[in-house]
Order: sequence, then structure tokens, then C-alpha cells
Amino acid sequence: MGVVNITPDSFSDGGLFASTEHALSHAFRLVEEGADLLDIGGESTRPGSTPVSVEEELRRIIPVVEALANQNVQVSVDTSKPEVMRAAIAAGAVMINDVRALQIPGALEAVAEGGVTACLMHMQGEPANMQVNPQYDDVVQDVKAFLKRRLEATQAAGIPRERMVVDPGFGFGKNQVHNIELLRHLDQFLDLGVPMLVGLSRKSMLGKITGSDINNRIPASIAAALIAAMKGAAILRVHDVRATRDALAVYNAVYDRGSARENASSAHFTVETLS
Ligand code: 9MG
Repeated sequence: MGVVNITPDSFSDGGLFASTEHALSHAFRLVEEGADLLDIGGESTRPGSTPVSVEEELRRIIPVVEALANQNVQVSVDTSKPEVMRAAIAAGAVMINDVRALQIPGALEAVAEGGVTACLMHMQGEPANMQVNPQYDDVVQDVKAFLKRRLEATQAAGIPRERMVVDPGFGFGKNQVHNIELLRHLDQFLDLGVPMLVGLSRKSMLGKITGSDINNRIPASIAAALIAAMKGAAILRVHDVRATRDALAVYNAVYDRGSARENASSAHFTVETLS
């Protein structure tokens, strides 16, 4: 899954047309590099970020989603807003990536009625304050219990389990010890019985380990992506598609991914499942 952000810092002062053109050229480059799926986001979820309105989010993402879907590119939309979910699905998105795990009223219904795949991500707090002082009894068990409850909520809303994906949410209300613990025990999330999506690309936890700034985190991102793949992740959300694909090709040439765990649903997950 390649990342396409359409936020002000990604298009400076070029206006809407510039942002759409810029996003599309970046998106097609990621497809050319080997992305199976693109995650389009119009609102930053970085620590300390502030929300944008429904109208602004729609204005940023819908022309990009439509143009990509028209070219048969598989599109995921990173949003928590039910109105944006519905518009994105109508524009051709096949997946909703929700860092709030469909908890905003109307989100479950938007996904259920839209008939698309959804990623339920764990976050403690909100982007504006989530890194202030995250606390867990046992980070792996607490995050897993949350995702289990959200899977139950999606089933109660009539969303088939085959359309669900889970994500422990690296860096979303987690300190460095929490993040490392989650990565070390990532395979435990396979118990939930649905494919796992993981986003580690360029994250500050990697900067804390290596001392590298955000522009120099590709090697660390590749190492983290490989660990996640070895522990059963089915979808890797990454900025550096070509480098990640190359690393995965080496891994896949040596190991049978299905053996990561006999019952890992990730082994059976393909992008076709999304449509
Ligand atoms: C939007 N976004 C940023 N980081 C992410 C991550 O780790 N997982 C998911 N699902 N979405 C993310």
C-alpha cells in the first residue's frame, strides 16, 4: 500500500489544481514502482495535527480518487468521517482506512452500506494529544482487546469478516517501549483471524532507534517492513514502494509466506479481496 497524502505541506501554495495534479503524478509513480493499492489521505493524522472540515477533505481527495479509480487503480481512503467515506466509495474507493476504527457515529453504516473493505486501526487519544503520556497495562493485550471489540462491532453492523483488516497503529498513542513491544509480538494479532495492515514507514520510532531524520529513514523503514512481513502482516503501508518491494521479493524468494503461521489469514489475502 503506497501512501499519497494531499495535505497543505504536500502541495505548498499551488492551490487545488496543483494539489490534484501533484497527488496524481505521485500516485501513478507509486503504481509504476509496484504498489498494489494506494492510501489517499486529505487530513493529517500526525502527532499534534489538527482536524480539517468535511468540505475541505472532500475537496482534496475526491478528484484524486475518481481519477485513479477510472484508471483501475485500487484506492483506499484514509478517513474517519462517514460523509467522506460515502463520497469516496461512490467515487470508486475499495477500502476505508480508519485510524479511529469506525467509531464515529455513522461510520459503521457507511462501510456496511458501501460494501467495501475497512481497516480498523488502534489509536489511544487523538492526534492532537496522543503522544502526551500514553498508558497501557499490557500494550499487546490492550490493543488486541480493542481490535477484537471493534471487530465484534463491525459484525453486529452487518459487515462481513472477510472485509475487515486490523492494524495495531504504530505511533498512535504509543511510546517507544510500546511500539517495540508491539512489533516484537506482532504475530499475536493474527489470532484475530483477519489480515493485518502495518504502517511503520518513516515513523519517528525508527528515527529514535537510528538517529536519522525523516528524510533518511528508508533503510530503517525497510528493516521494519521486513520484520512486519515475517510476523504475518498482509499489507504494508509505505512511502518507498520500490525499495520495499525489492526487499519483499528477496524475502519471498527465500521463505514461503504461508508458513509464518499455519492459520495466518494473511497468507490467503490478496488485493482482489478488496473489490
Ligand atoms: C493514516 N495512517 C498513518 N499511519 C498509519 C498506520 O500506521 N496505519 C494505518 N492504518 N493508517 C495510518
